Amino acid sequence: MAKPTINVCLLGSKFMGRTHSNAYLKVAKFFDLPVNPVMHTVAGRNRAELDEFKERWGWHHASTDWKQAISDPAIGLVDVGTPNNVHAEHSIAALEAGKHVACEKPLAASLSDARQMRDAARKAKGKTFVWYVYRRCPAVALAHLFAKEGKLGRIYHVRAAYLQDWAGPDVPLIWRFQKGVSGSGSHGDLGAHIIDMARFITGDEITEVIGSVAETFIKERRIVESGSKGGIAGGASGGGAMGKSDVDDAVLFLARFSKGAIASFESTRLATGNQNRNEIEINGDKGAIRFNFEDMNYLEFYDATLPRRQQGWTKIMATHGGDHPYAANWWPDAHIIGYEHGFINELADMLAVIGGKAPVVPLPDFEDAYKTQQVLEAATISAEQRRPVRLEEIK
Ligand code: SOE
Repeated sequence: MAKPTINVCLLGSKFMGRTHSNAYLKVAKFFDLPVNPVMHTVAGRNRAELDEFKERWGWHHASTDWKQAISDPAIGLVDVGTPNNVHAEHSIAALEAGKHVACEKPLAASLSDARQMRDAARKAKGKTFVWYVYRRCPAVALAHLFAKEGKLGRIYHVRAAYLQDWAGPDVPLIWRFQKGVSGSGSHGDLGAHIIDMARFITGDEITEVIGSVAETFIKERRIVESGSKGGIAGGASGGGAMGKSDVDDAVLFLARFSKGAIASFESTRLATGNQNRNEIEINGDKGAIRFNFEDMNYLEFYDATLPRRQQGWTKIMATHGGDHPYAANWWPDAHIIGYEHGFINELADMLAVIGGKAPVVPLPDFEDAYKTQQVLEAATISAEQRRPVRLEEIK
């Protein structure tokens, strides 16, 4: 009997358009799903680029009219892979058209947009998802399970940093440096990931941002003459005129969790020598975990319940099919996976939920992702007003 399918409309054909298209192509090859995706339509702005993208990735249709594309009765899932300032417009229109919606992170460029998305999701019949892809690294999912099983015990510390170094003065004023499009700089782009990851692994919520500092080291950049071809800044080139970068290049903040843990978060695009170092360490009274995306197949675990003479960091290769999340869908032990597999794992979970099944580990919907957006906002206010900000202030 033919398996149920769902027609997908993807909005956006740049970096996340590529990671998501790859996931649609591969997911049914590696996962047994209750419903298979059909790459129905990709919508964007530039017809020539869109036609090339459609052919390269195997989308059936291409449209420069996103509103018409998402309202097609044949579409079941709308995937929002566009810049942050249009996440709300695109997602809310799709929810109102009765579709399921998968939106890239962060939920939105602003708290008010995010709130509108959360409220629209509360009223909608479609399910919502947010592509916080690092939850789908098997090692991060394993850390979540370890914490849930009590292997860390009472958590004292969360120490999270997302360090990149691509944004030097030669990078032109792409959308990621324009507050009107991105909403913030490294904070919403990278800080959102580590806030989500810390909440996901600990299962706890942040109640206060104790202090925060934001810095724009490079205050002016060359205005873009030709746009990026789908990468962080891939291929964008600037002309002679300079424009103001009105977002942070780096944000650091201290926070407190509801169960008492204290935390530090650092996001930056100028940590020279760290290309995509998304890392977290969590210390509890029974144990600790350490993860670094640049070594993404490993989870380091410290078991403090062992006799002291035996204690030490264990480097777990999270690729064993029998025990490690998602690993059974990929390759034999230590035949490692990469960045793109997180998107395929996450899409498999989204399709499982659409098909009435459970995800391997919890998926963030708009309600959950709004909590991360509130923390982003609290840290922004704390930096601007140089004061502690309690999350209860952020409605
Ligand atoms: C750029 O900083 C970026 O592409 C982020 O936007 C992604 O969310 C992250 O996964 C990799 O780096």
